[in-house]
Order: sequence, then structure tokens, then C-alpha cells
Amino acid sequence: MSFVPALSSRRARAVVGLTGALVVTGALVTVPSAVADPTNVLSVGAAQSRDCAAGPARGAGVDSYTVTAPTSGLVEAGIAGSGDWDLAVLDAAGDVVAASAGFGGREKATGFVDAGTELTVQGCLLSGRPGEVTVDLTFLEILGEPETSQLVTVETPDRKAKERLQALDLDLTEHGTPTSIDVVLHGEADAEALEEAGFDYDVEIADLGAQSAADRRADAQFAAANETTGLPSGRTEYRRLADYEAELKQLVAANPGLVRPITLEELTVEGREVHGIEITTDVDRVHDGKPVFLHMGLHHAREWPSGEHAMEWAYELLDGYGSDAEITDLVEETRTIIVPVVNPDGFTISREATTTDTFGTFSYDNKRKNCAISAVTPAQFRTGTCAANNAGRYRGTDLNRNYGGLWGGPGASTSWSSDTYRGDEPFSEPESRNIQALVASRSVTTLITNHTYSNLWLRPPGVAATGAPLEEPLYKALGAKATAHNGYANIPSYELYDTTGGTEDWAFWTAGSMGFTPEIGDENFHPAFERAVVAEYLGLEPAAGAGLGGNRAAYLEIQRATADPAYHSRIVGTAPAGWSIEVSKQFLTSTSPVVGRGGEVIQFEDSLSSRYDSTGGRFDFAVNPSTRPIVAGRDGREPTAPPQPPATLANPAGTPGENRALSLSGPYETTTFTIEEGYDNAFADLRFTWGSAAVADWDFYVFDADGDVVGSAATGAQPEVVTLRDPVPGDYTVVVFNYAGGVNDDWSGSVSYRNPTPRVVNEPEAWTLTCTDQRGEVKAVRDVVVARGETVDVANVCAAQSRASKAASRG
Ligand code: 0X9
Ligand code: ZN
Repeated sequence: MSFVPALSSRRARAVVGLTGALVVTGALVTVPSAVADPTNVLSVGAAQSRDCAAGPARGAGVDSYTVTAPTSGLVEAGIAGSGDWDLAVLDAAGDVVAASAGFGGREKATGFVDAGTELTVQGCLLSGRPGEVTVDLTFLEILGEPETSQLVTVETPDRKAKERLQALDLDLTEHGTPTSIDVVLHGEADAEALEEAGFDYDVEIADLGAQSAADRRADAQFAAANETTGLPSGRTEYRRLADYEAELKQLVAANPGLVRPITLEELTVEGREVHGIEITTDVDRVHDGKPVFLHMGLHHAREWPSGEHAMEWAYELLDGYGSDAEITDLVEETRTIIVPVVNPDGFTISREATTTDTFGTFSYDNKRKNCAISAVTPAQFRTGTCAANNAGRYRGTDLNRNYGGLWGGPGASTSWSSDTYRGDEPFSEPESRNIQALVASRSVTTLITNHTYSNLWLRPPGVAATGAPLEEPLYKALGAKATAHNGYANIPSYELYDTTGGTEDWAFWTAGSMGFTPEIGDENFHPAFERAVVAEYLGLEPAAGAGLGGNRAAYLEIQRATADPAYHSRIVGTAPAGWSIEVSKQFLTSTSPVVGRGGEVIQFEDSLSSRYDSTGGRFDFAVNPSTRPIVAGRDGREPTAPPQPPATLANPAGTPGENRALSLSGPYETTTFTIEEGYDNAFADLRFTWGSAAVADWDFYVFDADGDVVGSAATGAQPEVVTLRDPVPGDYTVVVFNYAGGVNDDWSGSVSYRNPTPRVVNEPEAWTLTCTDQRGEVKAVRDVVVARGETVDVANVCAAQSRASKAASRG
């Protein structure tokens, strides 16, 4: 009761706040380029390989024209040519204002400029047939009122308070303690929402814009002072989108047979391609049966170090191949797919915004989401581009809330402008569908999805209610191997607070990929490069992994696990050359009970498949377990003793006065209970009721003998219930606050105990194994049940099954 009004008023405020900002500042001004203008056409007579964003270029394969920026704000240049075209918008000094360097001819360069800037639009044809492309050039004026964003630590003494904070739809970070969460406040309205809801907070960074500017100055100094770094690439500063693209291209060109380009299935919301590379020996033999490690960055636009880490891992493998014995073996035995920028639309806005930090209200530096316009977005926020629209950075879906498995539950917002907006439907976004399609088709046995920040190494489940997977001990142990090198906390994601729709939840529970979400660093989303990338990656001061090997050593553990048959399943046998073995399954994946839709569980069609192309003779095909972890069962244990008998909690005489600050310095009363040795109390349930729910609102906080809050109930509804999991024997104190109530509505309470939940092991599921010949004709079909760590020998499966099916057709 006490907190529900805050939720609804905040929701309204989010939208009103956005409208308000623009009533004051006016609308976006579009200055469309004249498409008919002949200067918009770039024409080259020959192709030549080059880095188009390196600066003004001349000669073969290059054409350019100049234009003056008519407004301050966004500049966006796009082409759709055939062959490999790259694009750069340069200022008079030759510096890149916007650039794009994808594998093909579809490019979109986004940047920010000041009015009057002389710009050169430069196109380069790297390969393919000479010819023309038309540049679609757009300028959009952004009129925003600067507002100050700050990073604060909010006091959340317990899980309930964390949930209450989540309900405010503020920009929560993953940085927290058992009693606090760090939150980004984007302007005054956010601060007011926090204060209105009665939260106490300390300011960590008073002006994030100023902090970011200082970090970028430090970055510039670092880059100027250092020609190279100890990073595998030697990189000295954060990459921009075109840097990632150009480097991927260079790695392909420089490593024939070892690196191949991949472009994910779907274009982003803004029409960009999403690129990656695959690394292994004989790389073009895609269906070679090797276990696959998928390493990703930048689901979240502002988390720049996450893409850097993924990219450095590519260099690490390529540097080590042929020079380091272990890496040489691992490159040979595994296939690594690196997708450094899952969300290029969002990333390029965040990354480019820092160069002109004048759009405070829009705070593009801190953009998190993709560029989707939700079906529920009001009309006034639907126009313009992602980098210049009335909702600014609030446009978009949180890609790490959009994965379909368990989608739509707690910790994901239903409000389109929220930073954790879940999207209109499970997998409604092309960027999350891209990763779904990749994982579902490529035997991704291990997975890293990098994020920032908080020095965490997270594994499923993201939401406590899911329960621990059967494989929890193996999963936890693999996490521990990694965190021995980076000093991060090795915990399930839900431990700080619940979230649903995350990448590794779908990838693990559905596809069986053992994935982790590293939350890199401990400072901010993209602090100085030297600390957030160089120190974290290499394990140097001031990183938590200083001297322990750092993230490079942590990733090496995952690469080793990829090669290790203990972490995947194997199907072995023989098959004729040119024939293919495929494992597949179709099923329905369930969301969470969907918040805001009456708790309805949506089921959607989902499928997994993976292929092995035989070169003749024996094969060894690495796949994921045939049983999806979501159906396999749950971890648990048998009770070792009965639970303790229940007891009544004594209510002291009298009634404490109202205390809305829920503060120990205000009025409260206490009651105590003791958990005794000799019982197996996996759960202690405290239950409180009172006379008239319409009048009273009692809140309860449970402290252990050390004075730490271990549980609470403060929803305002009856009964209030606190459940302690595996509570240690000892004395406990319940602090009771009278949030709103009176003498006639005094509370009564009890504590009861439960044994642990035993391990649940369900019936296994099978893969459907299909053998096809060179012409694609199906020669055999059979079921294969295989667990993680197990090898199943299907012998000469194609021949044996064809006999079996002949026999079946005769019978
Ligand atoms: O919120 C997220 O998507 C991730 N954190 S971040 O700060 N990089 O945005 C973490 C997701 C999983 N975390 C929890 N279930 N708490
Ligand atoms: Zn993130």
C-alpha cells in the first residue's frame, strides 16, 4: 500500500517529463538533403582496399564532395551500393565526424556536428565492380536543454526495498551491495521520484557529463602518450563503430583460412548490418563439428568496454595461434564467434555523443537501448531518427530484457521510455533475434555476453523463482575458474535483483549454452580506457584482477571449457563423405507470467538445429545436451533432519507510533526468535497479519545476530511474509514499523520452518538426428539422448537407419 502510488505517479511522470522538456525547447528541425543534387553521387573507376576513415584520401576507389552543416545536431550519411563500399564524413581537419565500414555496400554513418562545419563526404570502394552510389545525407537539429545526470548510491536495506526501487523505473546499475544499489539519475525529475518514494541516497558522481568529459580528456592524453598498450591489439583508445568494422575486415584479410566474416541474419532497427568473425583452423568448413564459443559485446550501447573486451579476444587467439602452444590447440579444437557490437545503432549514438556534449536532456552518452519505436510509444515520440527524436535516449528496447525465455517477468519494465523496457513481445527486436538465430543454429556450447559494470561474473537464473538448474554445481565451478583471474563475484544473476528476458537465460535454459554475463569494472559504464579496458583485460592495477591474470585469463578458462568435453555433448560415428548429420528439435518456449497481461504465460515456437558435414569416415560432432535445461529439472538436496517446530512471535505491549521513514531512529518495536541447531531448516517463513487491512500497514524487517537485515516484508498487504533461505542457527530480531495504523489493528505473527526442496530430475529429451546424402535426401532419422559430458556412439548411423526404415516400410 505504501509504495504502489509511487509506481503509478512515476510512470506518468516519465512521459510528462519528456513532453515537458520539448514544450520548452521546441521541436526537432529536419533539413533533408537534396537527393536530386548531383553532388550526392559518388563515382569511382576502380576498387582499392583502404581504411576510408583514416582521413582524406585520393586516387583509385575514392570519391568525395563537400557540404556545410546547416544546423547543430545530427549528421547521418547512408549508402546502399554493391561491392564493398565504406563511408566517412570528415571535418576540415580531416577528423572523422561519422563513418561506417561494414563488410558489404550497405553503410550508415551517424555523428554529431556544429552548424557551419565544413564537411567532406567520402566514399571508398574497397572491392567489387566500379560504379556509382547515391549518398542519402540528413541533418537534424537537436534543441535540448542541458540537464545534469548523476550517479547515486541508494539505500536499499533488503530485497523488498530493491524491488520497490526497481518499480520506480529509474536507471539502475548492477552496482550494489546487500543494502544498496547505484542508480543513474537523468535530471531533476529522477531525483524527485527517488525522494518522493522515501529513499535515502548518497551522490557518487555529481555530474556524469563532466565526469565523462574528464574521462575522454584522460583518454586523449593516454592515447597521445602511448603508441601502444599491452592489449593484444595494442589499441590505445575506445573504438568507434567504423573502427570495429574496419578491424574485423582487416582480420579477415590478414588471416586467410583462420578468420571468416559473418553478417547476422537481420538488419538492425535503423537498417545496419551486424558483423562478426569466426575463428578456427579451416574456418570456411563451417559445419565441422567443433564446439562453438560465442563471445559478444555491446548489447547495451553505453557499455563501451564490453565490445573492446570481445574484440581483444579475437586478437588474443590470432596472436597466440602459432606462437602459444595452448592457444594454437584451442584455436584448432574450437570455433570462436566474435560479435563485438550486437547493438550498433545504440552504440554509435553513445560513442559519438561525447564529442559534442551539448545535449544534456538527451544524455546520448548514456544511451542504453536499441532504436525500436514501441507500439505503445505516443505519437509525438515516434518521429525523427534514433539520435534525434523527441524522446532522445529514451527511445528503444532493452535488448537484455527482450530474449524470449522467461520474458516479461520481474525486473523488466512495461514502460516504453524505461531503460529496462522489455519490448512489445518476446524477441520483438532484430538485434536479439540475430543472437537467437546464431545460438539456435550453431552448437554454441559456451557463451560470454560482456557488460559493464560491477566486477560480477553472472550466470542464470536472472530471476530467483526459476530455481537453480540441475547443472548448478558444474556451472558455478566454471564461474569460479574464471573469477579466480578477475576477482569478480561469481554469482547467479538474481542475487542482486531479479531481471527477466536476459541473453544467457534464454541461451542456457533453452539451447543449453553455458553462458556468463561479465559486468566489467567497478566505476562506471565507460570510464577511462586505461582502467576499464587495459587494466581489466590484462589484470593490472587498479582492477580487482590485478596480478591474477585479468579478463584475458578468465576468457581463456571459457575457451578451455569450450574444448573440454565435460562442458558439452558429443555424437560420434561414421558417415560417408559429403553426407550431413543434423540434430534438431522444435518446441514451445515459455515466457514468465507476463506482468501487465494478467500473468498470462506466452508460448512461442522455438527451434534448435546444428549440422555436421562429413568428410568421410569417423566423425566427432560437438552439440549441446539433448535435454533443454529448462525441462531437465532443478538442483536441490534431501533433508538431513526434520524442520524445527513452529512458534508464535510475541507482540510487545503497546503500539509504536507512525514511522514512514522506516527508520530505527523513529518509533518501532521488536520481537525475537531463535533458530536452533539439530534441524534442517532450508526455509524459515515469518507470517504477519492484523485486524483491518483497510486501516493498518505494518512493515517488518528481520535482523540477524550481527545486526544485518536478512529479510523484510513491507508491501502493505496482508499477510506480510518473509522467507529466509538456509538461515544460520542463532538469534534473530524482527523490527516492526507502524507505516500507517493504530491501536485497534495491532499485528500478530508466527514463524514456521520447512525442509529443503529435493533435487528434481525429469524425463530426458532427445535430439532428432537426421542423416542426409549429398543431394539432400534424408537417409536416416533417429532419436539421440545425450547429456552434458556424455558421448554417444551412433556408429554408421546413416546406413543402419536406412536399413531400419526399409524394414519399417516393409512391415
Ligand atoms: O541489467 C542488465 O541487463 C545487466 N546489467 S547492466 O548493468 N549491464 O545493464 C545484468 C542482467 C542480469 N542481472 C540481474 N538479474 N540482476
Ligand atoms: Zn549491460
